[in-house]
Amino acid sequence: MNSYKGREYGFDQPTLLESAIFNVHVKITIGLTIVFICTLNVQAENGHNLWLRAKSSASVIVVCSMKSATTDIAVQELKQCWHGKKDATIVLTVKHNPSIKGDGFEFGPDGIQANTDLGVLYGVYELLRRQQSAEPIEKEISNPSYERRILNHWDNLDGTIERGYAGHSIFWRKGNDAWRVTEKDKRLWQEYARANASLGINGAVLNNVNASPDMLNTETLNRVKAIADVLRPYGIRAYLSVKFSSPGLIGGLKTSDPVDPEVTQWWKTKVEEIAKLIPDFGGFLVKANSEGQPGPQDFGRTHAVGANMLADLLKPYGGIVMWRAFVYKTSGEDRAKQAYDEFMPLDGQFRDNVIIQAKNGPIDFQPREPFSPLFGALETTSVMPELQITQEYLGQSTHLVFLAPMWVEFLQSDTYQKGEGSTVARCTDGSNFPQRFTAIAGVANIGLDSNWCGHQFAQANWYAFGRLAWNNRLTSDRIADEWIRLTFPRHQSDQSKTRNVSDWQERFLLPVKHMMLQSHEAAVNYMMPLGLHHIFAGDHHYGPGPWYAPTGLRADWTPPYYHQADTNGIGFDRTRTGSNAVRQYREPLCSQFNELETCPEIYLLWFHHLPWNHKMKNGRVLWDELCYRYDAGVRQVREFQKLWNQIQPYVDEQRFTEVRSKLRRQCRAAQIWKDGCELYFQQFSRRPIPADLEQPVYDLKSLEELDFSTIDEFEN
Ligand code: GCW
Repeated sequence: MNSYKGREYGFDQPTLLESAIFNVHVKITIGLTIVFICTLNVQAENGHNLWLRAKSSASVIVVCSMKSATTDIAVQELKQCWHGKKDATIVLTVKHNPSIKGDGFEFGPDGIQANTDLGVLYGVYELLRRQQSAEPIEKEISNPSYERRILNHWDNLDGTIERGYAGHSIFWRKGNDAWRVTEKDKRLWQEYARANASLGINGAVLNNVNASPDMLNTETLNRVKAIADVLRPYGIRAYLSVKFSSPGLIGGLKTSDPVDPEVTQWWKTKVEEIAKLIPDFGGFLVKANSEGQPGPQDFGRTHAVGANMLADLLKPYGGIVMWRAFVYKTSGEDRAKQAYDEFMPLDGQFRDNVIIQAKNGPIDFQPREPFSPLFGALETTSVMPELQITQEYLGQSTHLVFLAPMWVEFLQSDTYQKGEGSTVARCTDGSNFPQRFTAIAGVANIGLDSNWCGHQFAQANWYAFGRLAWNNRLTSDRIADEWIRLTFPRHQSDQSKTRNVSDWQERFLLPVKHMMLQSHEAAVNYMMPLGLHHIFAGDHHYGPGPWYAPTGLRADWTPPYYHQADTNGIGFDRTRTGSNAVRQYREPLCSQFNELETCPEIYLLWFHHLPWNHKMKNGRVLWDELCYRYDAGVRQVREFQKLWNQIQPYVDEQRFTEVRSKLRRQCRAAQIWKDGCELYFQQFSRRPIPADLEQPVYDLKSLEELDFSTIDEFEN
């Protein structure tokens, strides 16, 4: 019997054995299909694709005037993601135009022109973004605000990440295959590079600022080379954090004194080795004489001497030194003043390829800080902002907090460096005074988690950093709008497929955007309203701990140092009669912060120690206002929960469920913050929590007994 023929025509009955084999076969096929579909689903919905989800809906003809690895990517992106007119022709031209700066580009409906192939690639991403987010495409030039737009990874060589909340490092791991570069590694690095390039990010510091000297060992450098090779076509340069005492620690030298000829020679050889492996190496990032890290002061030299030594060696290769200004000691002096006091006397002493990298605020990435007075103060030294994308102090990867509003507030703060309108943005992007290099850095929130950032909405912070680094005048609204449209595209996430555009905008886009735009203020409210800062428990910086002050711990690592609460009042007196930190700001800001009548209430307790019955602008007394703010914060998160439930029909199941469960945890944490802070401060204010507000549900003692590194257990 020819069973094949028979089965083909359906005449013969199969034998029992054939039947059994057939059944198994069918089951395996169905099984595999399900697995395949599930995998597809997981891949489609776990967030791994970030804001880069578009698949071409039409064909496009691309004409390109130049061929390079970078333009190849540009052409491929256009073909894969084209959402414009079918069979349109797009011309990509690399040709000098003096109105185009650096990697900027001119783009329009017919094509893109740039000075460099990288500019063309950026133009392609802009064009595609506009197509996908339904924005107008007219002839326009787009120039970057900063020349160097850099992610700082606080990744350790053993794969852990300091203040990382999204799994282990994508670059480093420990174990037997720590140094083996696998295809999987390269694929991931390429995806990472593509995501960055789509925003215009053009640099990555690959390791923690608390740097291991082993970073400069040859086997580590070989891996850096492998990473740099993958990043290069996407225009991303590799940079490294270095430990200042490396010559002593791994070079076998007796000292790491920057003026010692042997030390200089050691660094010179290292820089040469690196430049040979990575010809476009970006340079070094250095945390020196800060939180126990070694630095030039250990040898009686200044920051300038240390930075210049490295800068001179990097100069022939076009490298720069990003020298951090995050310095403070237990000197008895207000911590908020120390970076300014240490760096201002050195203004003008740094080489032109050194940039002072200062955190946005004078203390340390708090939920809200006034801008660091170093911005708008340094005049003959280049200065660059450091923002923290990873949410060390903002709920880590549990809380939904969109950081663009905080960064925009910072970038748009007026320093009055050259009169009114001298925003931080203008003082750092070369508009106010010329800088040989301009740059901005963001501490990355990226790890091996399938969604890269731990929280689906934390991706928006990576996105926002990149967009602001390219254009420091963008609004938070615009950034959120773009991100939502790209990350939750209507056609992909609207399960019913029947809803029209305006329905989608009204019931999905606008509420989600509203939630994002409110989220930072909400977190400030339930954690540290009215200028309070650094009142976290322990070192993990997640839960509340205004009471946290273990005996023997240095005072400036304990919250009472910052909130100064006592029966007389609360807040840090930084006025002229207090620590006089206000002096570091230019007039009229200095007086504005100093005087109670003019000090913005968002910074009130940052600059003033006030009695509990101080009258606020709205007529409430300070204590009541504090309670109202805490209460408002909790209520805001509850609103986010409701809002998220209502958008369920518009989002895929996996991302919907993940965000819902994180919002639940955020609600519980907000409640803990509110109760803990209200009850603790109430011991000093000796006033009732206003009767129309929700009363605490936890008691102080039980909260005080937790160190909140176990907050997960507490919440569950
Ligand atoms: O905010 C603090 C962090 C440290 C970090 C330090 C810094 C890398 O708690 O983990 O160390 O700032 O920025 O150097």
